[in-house]
Amino acid sequence: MSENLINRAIDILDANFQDGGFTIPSKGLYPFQWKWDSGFIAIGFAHYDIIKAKTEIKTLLEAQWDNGFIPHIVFHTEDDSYFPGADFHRSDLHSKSSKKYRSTGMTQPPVTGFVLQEMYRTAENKEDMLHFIKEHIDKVYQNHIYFYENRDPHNEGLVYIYHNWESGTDNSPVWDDIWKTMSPPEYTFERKDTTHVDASQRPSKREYDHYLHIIEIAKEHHYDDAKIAELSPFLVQDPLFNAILIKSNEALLGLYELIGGHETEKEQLQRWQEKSISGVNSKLFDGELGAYVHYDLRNNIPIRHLSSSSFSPLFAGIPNQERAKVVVQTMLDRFGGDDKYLCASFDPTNERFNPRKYWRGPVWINMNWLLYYGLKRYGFMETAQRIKDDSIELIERDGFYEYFDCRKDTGEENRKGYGGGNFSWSAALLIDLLK
Ligand code: 9YW
Repeated sequence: MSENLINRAIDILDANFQDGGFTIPSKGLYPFQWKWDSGFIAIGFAHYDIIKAKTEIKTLLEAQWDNGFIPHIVFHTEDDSYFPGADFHRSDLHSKSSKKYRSTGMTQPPVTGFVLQEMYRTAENKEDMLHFIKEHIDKVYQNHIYFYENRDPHNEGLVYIYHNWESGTDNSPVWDDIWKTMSPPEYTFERKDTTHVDASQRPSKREYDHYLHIIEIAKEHHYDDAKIAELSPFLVQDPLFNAILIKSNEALLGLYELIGGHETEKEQLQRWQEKSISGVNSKLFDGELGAYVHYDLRNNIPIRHLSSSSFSPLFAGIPNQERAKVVVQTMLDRFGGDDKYLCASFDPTNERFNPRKYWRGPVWINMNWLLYYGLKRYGFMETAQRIKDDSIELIERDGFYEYFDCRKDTGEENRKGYGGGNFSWSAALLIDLLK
C-alpha cells in the first residue's frame, strides 16, 4: 500500500515540476513558485531525485532581492490565471527587488534553512550535497539578516509579518479581529481561485478586499520596511513564522559547523537564537490557554486563539520539556478527540471553526509534518505516531488534496479533501513520512 501511495506522490511531484526549474503547488489553482511550498517540495524530491531538489532551491534563491528578502511568490512565467498576479504586486517598486524575476513584495515562513539540513540528512551523496549547501547557505543567512534587521522594530528577537499571506495560514480566524479594525474600499477585481475551487472552501470577497488593501498601502511606500512597520494595519508576531525562523537558525548553525569556519555567522546565529527563543516563550506563550498565540503588534494585544500554529514551537525546540508537555496536552484536549484527525488548523471548540474552509479548520499536511517532528523531538512518540498515521489515512481516504476535513464522520457520503488536487506539498511530505 505505501509503495503505491509513494508512487502516486512521485507522479504528482514530477507532473508539477516545470521547465523553468520550479514546482507549482497545484495545477490551475497555483501556477507559480511559492516560497514555503518550494522548501517542502524539495524535501520530498530529495528522497528520489536530488537534482530536482537542488534545482527547486536554487531557482527560489535566484529570486532573492539585494537586501536578502525572499518573496512569497516568484512569477517565473506570464500567466493570468491567478489573481493577484505580478502586475498587481509590482515588485519593481522596491529598488532592491530582483531584476531577473517579478515577484510579490511580501514573504512567507523562512523554511529554507531547515530544508537544506533535511536535504543533507536525506542525500545519499553527502559530499555532493555539502558542496551544494556551501554554494547556497550564505543566501539563506542573508535572508535571516533581512528579518532581524527589518522586521524586529523593538529588538525583541521576534519578527513581524505585515500581511496574512506572509503567515502561510491565509484566512485563519486568528485575523478576524484585525479585519474589524480596518475598513478597506470595495475593490473591483476578478477572482480566479473560485474558478478552480468551490467558493465555499475559499476566503470571501470582503476578506480579499482587506488582503488587497494592505498591499496597496505597502505599494504606496514602495515596499519600504520602515514605512510598513509604521503604517501597515496588519502587523503581527506569529508563533509559526518565528518558530520556523528559529528552526532554520538552528539548522544554519549546524550546517556552518559542518562546513567549518564561519565564526562570525555562528556567533550571530547563536545570539539570535537565545533572544528569539526567550522572546517567543515570554511574549507568545499563553499560560491560561496552555499554548502559544499570535501577538497583534499594531494594536498591542495578544490574539488569544488556538490554531495549529500554537503548537509549532515544538518543531523548533522552543519550550522546555515541562512546557512542551502542557502544549501537547492542550493539543490533545482541544483538537484530539477520538472523532477527529489531528491536527485541525483552528480550534474545533471555537465558534469560528469551519471544518471545510481553508485555514479555518481543515487539516493541512505541512502543519502535521512540522508537528510530527516537533512531537518526536520531545519524545511524545505515541502522539507523533498518531499524527503521522492520521496524515497518511487522510491522503488514502481522500487523495492528495490541499486540505482535509478533520472530522472522522462528516455525515456526508462523498466527502473528500478540499481545495486544490494533486497538491505538491501533500505529495512531497507524504514521501518523507513514509520513507
Ligand atoms: C493563495 C500555495 C499557497 C500556500 C499558502 C496557502 C495558499 C495561496 O496556497 O495560499 O492564493 O491564497 O494558504 O500557505 O503557500 O500552496
